[in-house]
Parts: sequence; structure tokens; C-alpha cells
Amino acid sequence: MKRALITGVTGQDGYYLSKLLLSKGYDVFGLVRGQNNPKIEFLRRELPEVKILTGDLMDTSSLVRALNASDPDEFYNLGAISFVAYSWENASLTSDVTGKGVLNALEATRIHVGDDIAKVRFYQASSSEMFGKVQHVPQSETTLLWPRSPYGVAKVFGHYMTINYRESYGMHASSGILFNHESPMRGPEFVTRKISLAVARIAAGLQDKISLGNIEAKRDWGFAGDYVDAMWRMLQQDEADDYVVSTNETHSVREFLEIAFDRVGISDWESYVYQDPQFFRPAEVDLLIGDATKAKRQLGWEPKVDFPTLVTLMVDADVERVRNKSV
Ligand code: NAP
Ligand code: G4F
Repeated sequence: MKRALITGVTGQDGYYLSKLLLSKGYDVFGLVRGQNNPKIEFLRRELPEVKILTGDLMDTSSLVRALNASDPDEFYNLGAISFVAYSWENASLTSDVTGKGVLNALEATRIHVGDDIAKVRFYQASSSEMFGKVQHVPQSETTLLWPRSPYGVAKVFGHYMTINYRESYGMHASSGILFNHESPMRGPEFVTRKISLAVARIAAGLQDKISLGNIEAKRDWGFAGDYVDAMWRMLQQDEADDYVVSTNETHSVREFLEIAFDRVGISDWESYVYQDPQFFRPAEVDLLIGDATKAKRQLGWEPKVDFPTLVTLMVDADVERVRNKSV
């Protein structure tokens, strides 16, 4: 039985990755931070097979202890402060967790494995946010990075540190440059879930408008359940490498709104949407569209869920939750 350690197990991707690895027969360990994290209850209920360890990306010794306790074959570093808007208000903290936390995870792994450098395979959750003010369309593994937020800058640090540990110490350390991926498990602070939840509440007569920022921004949106499979595939390769994971399509927030409202039978959606300056960003990433040719060629990975299906499944899930009063 293979063993895996996941940081960020209480997040969206931690949920789908845990499910995937459990379905493959892995022994899964999840790192949870804080002395009384409210998400532990959800984790225990939904994924009771996951063994919970405590620790924090800012505390290297806690990571070493988690590695010693789990003795994993694969270490997935998904933990981060991941909300871009928040990163301007908390730039130093974001740099510590999302940037230096990667170094801490790599260093803890190096301490744990000692001379047996091939003992643990490492995955870093890099991001298309690193492309920022895009220097090429579409973006691939070789596109120049130009981050536009403290979050993006921190991710660039973690990305290059992962490559550096691979090149310096021969670690099997791979970096997945994942474009936006969503699901009904997405946090409500992100635009897709904010919309799906609002649409469900508006349809139920519980809310009368939604306030948003820049609805012309374009993203390459995929389904999180598809994307965790790409993470796993990266760690099954003989050689570690970096891969873009994307759908190779781009859509605006406006298009997301149209399909989401249409799903609940509302066609005059613009009368429910208000622009609020507080949701505009100091520097915007206007357009993201990936080129996942390498992932397709080398990993045999392709997305299965297309954009309209993704929007529909998110809206349907929130309609159901509103009906059951579970949100
Ligand atoms: P998410 O839902 O925001 O989850 C983030 C996870 O990080 C949570 O489990 C959180 O724990 C944990 N965390 C935060 N601070 C930590 C700390 N100091 N020490 C340890 N863990 C900490 O994010 P996600 O969407 O699942 O994304 C997973 C990873 O992929 C993140 O690194 C994100 O930046 C990256 N990424 C995401 C996307 C995307 O579109 N989803 C795209 C590219 C890259 P709590 O629950 O306790 O807060
Ligand atoms: O949903 P978002 O907050 O996601 P963003 O900034 O693209 O970041 C996500 O994807 C990254 C991968 O590229 C990840 F690395 C990162 O961790 C995160 O998962 O915003 C998407 C777009 C932006 O252009 C934003 O300005 O939607 C626009 N937007 C417009 N109104 C809004 C809103 N975003 C949010 N969160 N809230 C709004 O009201």
C-alpha cells in the first residue's frame, strides 16, 4: 500500500486528491493547521479514512514530524494562502505561507529522507497566476512568468525553489502549473462559487443581487476532480518535471454569469449584477489560457468536464444545498 502526505487537505483540492488516492488504495495522511480547526469536523465526516496530523507550513519542525509519522512515498504540497485578493492586504503573511512554506516543505523532505533522496516524490501546487501580465498566448511551461499579485510572486518563489531542489539535490520534485479549477467544494470567496451560491439564493428568493468586480476578466476554468488526477500522474513518472494543466479554453466571468443564471431560468441576469469597487484588484490578470500539450503527451492527461458542464454542476449543487438549508 502506497502512502501519501497532503498539506492543504482541508481545501478544495485536498478533498478531491484524498478521494482519488483513497480510491487507488493509498494510505492517506492530511496535515491540518491550528489547535481547533473547524474544518476537521468536515474532514472526519466526509473522509474518515484520512489520518489527520497537525502542523503548519510556517513551522518546518512540524513538517518533519508529519513526514516521520506518515513516512510517505508521495508528498503533495497543496497548502497555501490561495485567495489572490487577500494577498494584497496580507502580503507578508502570504509570502511566508505560500512562498517560504514551499521551501520549508522541501527542506523538511530533505531532512526526512537523508541520503535516500529518491524515497519521497514531491508535488508543488504552482499556479497560472504566475503568468499574470501574460507574455504569450496561450501560456505553456516555457512562458515568461510575470506575476501581478503578492500571491503570484509567492507562487513564483515556490515554483523556482521546487525546480532548484530537483536540480541541486536530485529530488523527485514536480511542479504542476494548474490553471483555475473549480467545483462545488470551492471556497465561496472565489468568483465561480460566489456566483453559483448567489444564483441559487436568488432563484430561491433569499437574495436580490450579487456584487462583483471585473466581470470581463477571462480564465481557463476546469474541474478540480480532473486536475487532481494530473497531480497524481506527475508523481508516477520516472523523471520529475513541470507541467501546465488546463483546458486550453478561456471564458469571461460574464459568460459564467450567463450560463449560471440561465440554469435557474433567469435570462435578464444583468439586472441582478452590481459592480462594486471593493472587488476590483490593484492589478488584474486579464486573460489566462493554457496550453496543456505536454501534460497530454507525457502524462496522457486530458480534462473531462467542459465549461458549461462545470457551471451547471456548481449551480445545481448550490441549488440543492439551499433547498436543504445546508449553506
Ligand atoms: P484552498 O481551498 O484555499 O485550500 C488551501 C489549503 O491550504 C487549506 O487546506 C488551508 O487550510 C491550507 N493552509 C493555509 N495556510 C496554511 C498553513 N500556514 N499551513 C498549512 N496549511 C495551510 O485551495 P485549493 O483551491 O484547494 O488549492 C490547492 C493549492 O493549489 C493551493 O496551493 C493553491 O494556491 C493552488 N492552486 C489552486 C488553483 C485553483 O484554481 N484552485 C490553481 C492553481 C494553484 P485551512 O483549511 O486550515 O485554511
Ligand atoms: O475566482 P478568483 O478569485 O480566482 P483567481 O484570482 O483567478 O485565483 C484563483 O486561480 C488561481 C489560478 O490562476 C489560483 F492560483 C488561485 O489560488 C485561485 O484559486 O477570481 C477570478 C477573476 C479575477 O479576475 C477577479 O478579478 O474573477 C474576477 N472577479 C470579479 N468579481 C472576482 C469578483 N473575483 C472574486 N473572487 N470576487 C468577485 O467579486
